[in-house]
Amino acid sequence: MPKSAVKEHKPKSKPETPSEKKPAQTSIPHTRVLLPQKSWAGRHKELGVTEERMREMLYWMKLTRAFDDRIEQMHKQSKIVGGAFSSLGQEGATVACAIHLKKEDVCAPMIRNLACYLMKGMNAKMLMTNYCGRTGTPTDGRDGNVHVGSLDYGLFGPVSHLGTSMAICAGASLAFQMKKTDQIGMTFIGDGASSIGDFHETINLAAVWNLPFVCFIEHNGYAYSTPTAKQTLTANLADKAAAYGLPSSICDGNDVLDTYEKAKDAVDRARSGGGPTLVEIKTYRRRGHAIHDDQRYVPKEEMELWVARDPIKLFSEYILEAGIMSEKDIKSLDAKVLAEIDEAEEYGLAQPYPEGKIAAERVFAD
Ligand SMILES: Cc1ncc(C[n+]2csc(CCOP(=O)(O)OP(=O)(O)O)c2C)c(N)n1
Ligand SMILES: [Mg+2]
Repeated sequence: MPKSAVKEHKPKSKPETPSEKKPAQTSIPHTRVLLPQKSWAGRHKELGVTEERMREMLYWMKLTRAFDDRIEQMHKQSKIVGGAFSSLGQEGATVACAIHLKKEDVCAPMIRNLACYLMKGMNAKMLMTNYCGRTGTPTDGRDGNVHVGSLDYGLFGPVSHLGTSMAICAGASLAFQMKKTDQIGMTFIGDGASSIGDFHETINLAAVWNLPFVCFIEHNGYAYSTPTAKQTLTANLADKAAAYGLPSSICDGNDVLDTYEKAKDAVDRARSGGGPTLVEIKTYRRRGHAIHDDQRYVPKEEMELWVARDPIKLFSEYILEAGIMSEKDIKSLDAKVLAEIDEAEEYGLAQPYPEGKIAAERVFAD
């Protein structure tokens, strides 16, 4: 049996009842793989997800969104300058992947994986300080957004040259393999970047060397203003795995539990010596490439569809229906998250700017 197993996306869902509405079709072809909006209460139990873990995931999603909202506001107030990137609509998927990471693992997030930073311990205060371009962060004011990383947290900062972070993360996975630890490398790459040479070279070698490595392709419909269909004819980006003989899967990135399940399979495989997996996350980029991009090229009805499938909204509804949290619990979680972001903003803006003389230090090597 060849190792390659690109499976059709057959969610282990209960049969759809007539009352469950199918999502409408839009120009983004992957709309058709999405799961029904309604999930049956009890699904988390089938997947072995504890109620505590469900609450934890909701907290990270809400913290990510609140951080993003605040950054947008602060940009309008000129409290931060330069670029700002948003994870809006993709928080659920990132949280459902990163929840499987251990402290010792490494992660190479991209600009829409803010949750990875928070979950790996680079807290809201430090990230806010970095966004404010102040000292006291791993970049010490050299960066003004999320191009920040630190091995103290097992985080590689996103390299602007698309595909490069992925290769670095595979290199760390090779080190883990050589040291015979059970650590893994996890990386994220966009639909656009999955057409870059580094992506192909990295998954090829990761497969040949059977590395403890997981690569998530976030298929969010656009790379800058280019819809996916205008830069690749591969409808399911997971199919790219077949060319290199590694297993792959597809998940509905707006369905937290579906992503959780596929991510867990991939992480378990990597950790137990089974080698790398390519997981395609079907989702949608709800903001422009960066804060300057007003998305005038996006059809209104397409956006409306994905707003209705907001991952936090769907997950919160599930949590309420399953009795994991009450409305009151969710309100107090919102208040807690807001207080954390208020504190982070205040802290970040109070930190000093770097002195000019450090500008050339640590740029290449000391
Ligand atoms: C090698 C390379 N080519 C082009 C760019 C310019 N660029 C930066 S982000 C981006 C779009 C990325 O789109 P995608 O990979 O789909 O990620 P998304 O922004 O949707 O998360 C492009 C073309 C780059 N940084 N590196
Ligand atoms: Mg994209």
